[in-house]
Amino acid sequence: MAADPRNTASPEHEHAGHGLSSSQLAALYRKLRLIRRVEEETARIYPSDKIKSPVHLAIGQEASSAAVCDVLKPEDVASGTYRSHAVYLAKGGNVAAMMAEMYGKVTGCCRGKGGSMHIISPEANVLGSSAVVGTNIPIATGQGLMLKREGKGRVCAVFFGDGATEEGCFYESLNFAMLHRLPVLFVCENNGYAIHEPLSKRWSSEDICARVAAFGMPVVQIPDGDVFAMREAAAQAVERMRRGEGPTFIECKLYRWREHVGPAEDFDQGYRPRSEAEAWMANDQVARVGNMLPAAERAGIDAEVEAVIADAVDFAESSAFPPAEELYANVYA
Ligand SMILES: Cc1ncc(C[n+]2csc(CCOP(=O)(O)OP(=O)(O)O)c2C)c(N)n1
Repeated sequence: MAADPRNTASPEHEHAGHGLSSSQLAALYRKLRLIRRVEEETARIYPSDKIKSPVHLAIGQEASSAAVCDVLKPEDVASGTYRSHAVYLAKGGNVAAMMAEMYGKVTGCCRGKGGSMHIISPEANVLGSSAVVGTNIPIATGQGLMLKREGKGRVCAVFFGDGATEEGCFYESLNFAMLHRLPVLFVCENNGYAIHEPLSKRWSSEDICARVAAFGMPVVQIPDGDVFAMREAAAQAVERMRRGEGPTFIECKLYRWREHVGPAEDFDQGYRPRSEAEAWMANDQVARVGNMLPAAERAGIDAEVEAVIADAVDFAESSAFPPAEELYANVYA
């Protein structure tokens, strides 16, 4: 079961900025808002069948990727799963190329062949994403080894769900990263469910951090979705990694507002009650950070985000599908 969120979104209780400058706060909000609105637009367009790939939306879960990518430099690397629009966007991936990819168009970031689950941005150092649960974790760990050998202080953040911590390669990666003090930030986005199965029915102990701590790795749990707590934990971990002190594991408890795959809500399916979601919706970090900005500044960011999305949708709609002769190009078994 997901944890009870403890924050409220009421701005009067906020310590202004949580140590962030006003421009840092605005940048964080822009990331959160962009992710939320791109995914809401994706959900809106999806029933038209213009989007040709299945979509796993992170609506409600934006805080972890926004917070962690906020403390990464452009040259640092991020790696995600099939639910990675948020990671791609937070790391600076091109919005139009992502939208075109979902439309299956040749201008997409995988020339229309990957779809939502396989977005990548070499330009923004988004390592790529995979539909096979857990597979991005050893790949990101290998990237960490490369970054350590490179010796330039770059780091890699890898995002995955609580379900991915059930894969053997997760534990092998933790051990290897800790043994070799690799600059890998392991970010578990624990939304309490693997498809429809709650954590409580999958593990005798729900304490993921305790399992990871057995590898001697520093662990941090963010129990309530607090974007500022995540940002601070990530900032400290990244500093340690740049000093060569090795990996950190952060467990971010979050909540997926929409169905596992697809654009709709699924509270009628019986595996989780709407009341559970409502507590998290009242704890919405996008609204929380937005409420901390002056109204005019917030409106300006919102308008800018809408313009970026409108351009991305136009780009996707007006782009061509890949030519048929490309069907077997760049396809590997
Ligand atoms: C190796 C593998 N096993 C099973 C699946 C089927 N599957 C797809 S998503 C998923 C649940 C993963 O849950 P979690 O890692 O918590 O991520 P979330 O979807 O909650 O973001 C499963 C079991 C798969 N894609 N790959």
